Amino acid sequence: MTDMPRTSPDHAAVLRAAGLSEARLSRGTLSVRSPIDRTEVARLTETRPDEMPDVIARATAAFRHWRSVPAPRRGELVRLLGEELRAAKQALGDVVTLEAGKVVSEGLGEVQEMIDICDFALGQSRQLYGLTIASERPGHRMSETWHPMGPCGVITAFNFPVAPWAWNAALALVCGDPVIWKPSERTPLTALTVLEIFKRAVARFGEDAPDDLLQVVVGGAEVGEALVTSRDVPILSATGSTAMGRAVGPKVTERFGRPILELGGNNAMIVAPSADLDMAVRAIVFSAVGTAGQRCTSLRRLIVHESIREELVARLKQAYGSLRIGDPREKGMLVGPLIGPEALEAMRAALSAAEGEGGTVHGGGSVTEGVPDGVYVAPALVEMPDQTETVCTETFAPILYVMGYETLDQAIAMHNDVPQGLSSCIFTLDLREAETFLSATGSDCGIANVNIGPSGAEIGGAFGGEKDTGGGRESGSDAWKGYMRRQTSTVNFSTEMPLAQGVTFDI
Ligand code: UN1
Repeated sequence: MTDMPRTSPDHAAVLRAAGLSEARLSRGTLSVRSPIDRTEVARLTETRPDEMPDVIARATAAFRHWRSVPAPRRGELVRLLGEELRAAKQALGDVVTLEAGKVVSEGLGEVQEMIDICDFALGQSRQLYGLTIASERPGHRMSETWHPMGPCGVITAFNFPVAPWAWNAALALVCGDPVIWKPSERTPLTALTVLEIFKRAVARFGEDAPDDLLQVVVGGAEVGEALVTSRDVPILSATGSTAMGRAVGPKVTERFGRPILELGGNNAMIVAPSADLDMAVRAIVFSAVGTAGQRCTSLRRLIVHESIREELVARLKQAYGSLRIGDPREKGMLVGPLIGPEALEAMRAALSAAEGEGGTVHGGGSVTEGVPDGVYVAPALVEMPDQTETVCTETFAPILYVMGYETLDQAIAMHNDVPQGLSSCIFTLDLREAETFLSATGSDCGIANVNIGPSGAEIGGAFGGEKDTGGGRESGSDAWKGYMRRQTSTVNFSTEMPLAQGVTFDI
């Protein structure tokens, strides 16, 4: 038994309101700090790697039962989860703010994203449609059916500690798959809060929910590794850095598991001469500095037509100058803390590298006045002579690189000339430009927008991207297919045995 963590009464109250018991929070060795003031808010017991086989076996046992519960009934559990999330919205949003440092509205927005995907998944539970396929043989019928797949491992990142879990879990559950969740070591408390909320939904659902439909494992890479390498975890969804995905993806595919990877982004906006600059400025500032630049969809590159570059940069500098940076719990705050000192190190290293490559840095300094003891930083705007190596690298901090262009072809080439391919956008009132950007010769990203920024996607679309972003798709559209196995069936209701392709084999 270790001492109680030395947290503030405010933090303790948030955790109490979330239903997390003090005993649970003080028993272990994993130190959880709030980025708001760097105080330790919990010491959690970690899952030991040698416990993982049992965790996976429990999920497998749950699967054996859950796969036979009719999908619309499985949807009912997700409906109840949505109801419980609505009731707990404030309490869970507060834990997101406490643990990830998001401003209040963004913490609540993340919970809303969970609620939205529960609604979506409920409808989906009645629409797990297969196909009927015309057979080439007389008296034959072909069809395609989608079946539950097995336990789904979900590894999530600190910056969106709960919504990406929900994108995966809500779909996995209606598709008949139990979930094993490994949250980031930095944000396990949000996961434990969600587990409590989930248990309330299960209690209301009744007896046909097996135990262990959702398990949360707390710990580091070794715990994740057990999920990544187990043949009994057929689906492994992971959100995080490209480096993480490069390590995880091949291990999953080596055992012929199915990885769903949502990795780094290096998202850009092209600002064309016809752009509505008032709208562009608002979109740029939200997507570049919101969540302190720590979204995978954050705007990191601005590719602006030379004719409006000077004006746009001046307006951005002005907007950056009036940003409210500080305690994310305060009303009207726009930029909260970075997750920790290592994020500031990475930001400083990127800014000095960009300067070395000919960039001019505006902002980017530490903010120490009027803020708690966390890592608070002024977002940086960096004018670059061209798209250098540093610009091509994702730094998880509020840095926006600005580059000029002359022709749309040049802008699109520059846009696509980075390793990542998550989100993108163009601001233009010119239909030809907008449609070109969305066409096969335009943006190469999984998400491409016109006259809105790259971040803040709705759950109804498929979320994810190409190239170093990993290729996975989660959330809306037909992402549910990633959580089921497809079976093609041919039924012969004739009295003959014809072979396909006209092959004869008379015995
Ligand atoms: C992430 O940063 O990992 O589109 C997810 C957005 C949010 C999700 C971001 N809906 O910005």
